[in-house]
Amino acid sequence: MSDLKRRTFFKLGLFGAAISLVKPSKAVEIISDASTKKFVIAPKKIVISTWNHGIAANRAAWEVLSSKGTALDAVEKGVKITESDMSNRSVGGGGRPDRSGHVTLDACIMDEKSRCGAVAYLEGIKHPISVARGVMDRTQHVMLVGDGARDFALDYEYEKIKTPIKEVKKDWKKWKKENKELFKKPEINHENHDTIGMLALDAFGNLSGACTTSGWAYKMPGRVGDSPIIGAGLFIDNEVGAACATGMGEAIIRIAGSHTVVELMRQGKSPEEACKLAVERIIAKHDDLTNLQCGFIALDKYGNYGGYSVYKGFNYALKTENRDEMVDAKYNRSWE
Ligand code: SD4
Repeated sequence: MSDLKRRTFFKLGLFGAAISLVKPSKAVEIISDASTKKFVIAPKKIVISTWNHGIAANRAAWEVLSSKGTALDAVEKGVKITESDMSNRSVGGGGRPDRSGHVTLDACIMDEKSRCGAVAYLEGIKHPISVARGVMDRTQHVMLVGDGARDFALDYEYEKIKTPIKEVKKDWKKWKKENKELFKKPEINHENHDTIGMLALDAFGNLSGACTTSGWAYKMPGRVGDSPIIGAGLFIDNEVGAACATGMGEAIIRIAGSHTVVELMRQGKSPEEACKLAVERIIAKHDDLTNLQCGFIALDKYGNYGGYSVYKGFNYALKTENRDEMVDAKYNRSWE
């Protein structure tokens, strides 16, 4: 796609017949690549990300995309906005701690070449997503966890942060007092689910994604969810599409959620259908769906997007050239 600058634009109506191999999307443009003389879909820059905090994050990502930056840089910059927001209780340094009072952060990032990096159970570092990118760019590994991740971050001088922040510590103490029984049990606490997962398609036709969270509030010490796990919380295949997840990580990991969504798109499903089928697979694997909210968003390589969740209430932020808004995801449990 490096010859995009020399491309000629045509309207789909005129050249539809010439592109029987491509999947139609709303208002696609077909371009004639000057070097190969082949017709290809003109990339439509787009960013989607989970929940309301996605609006601000998308705008930061868009700045990168609209100045001819890469999707990889865009998703990192985008989710850093959410990580920096100290009023956010489920992402970054303002996040809630585990039961023992430690804020442990999980993040991962993946690009169009299937390069990926992840950190889990990382404490006291402001931008876990940048450390995840550091693991990808600076090491031969994909994932570093706990003290190893922290030592790596400190060696490379990623910015530190003191956690939990004061308000969060106060809330945790109160929670501990009120939940003496739960505190001892290996049960999931259902108080928050607001991870940011972001997917972007850049002007070069490349996809990347990022996912970052403090995980479930008051989780068991040592618990890691889906968000930093490539294939569960996030997956990119540049030939097909991208997906990321939010909600109960245990259920998402059980079906390798984001990878499943991408594979369903490979089989020809639309992004929304693929998310729906993954959600249905989760539902089929669980007898008890109480509090089991999970949602996926997906973006294909043509810029088509969609989302779907178990229960009502999941939404995602959409940013394109003309749109900057929240979209309510469709959901399965319409009768509950
Ligand atoms: C986790 N999936 O740690 C995360 C939590 C989450 O939206 O997504 N909340 O299981």
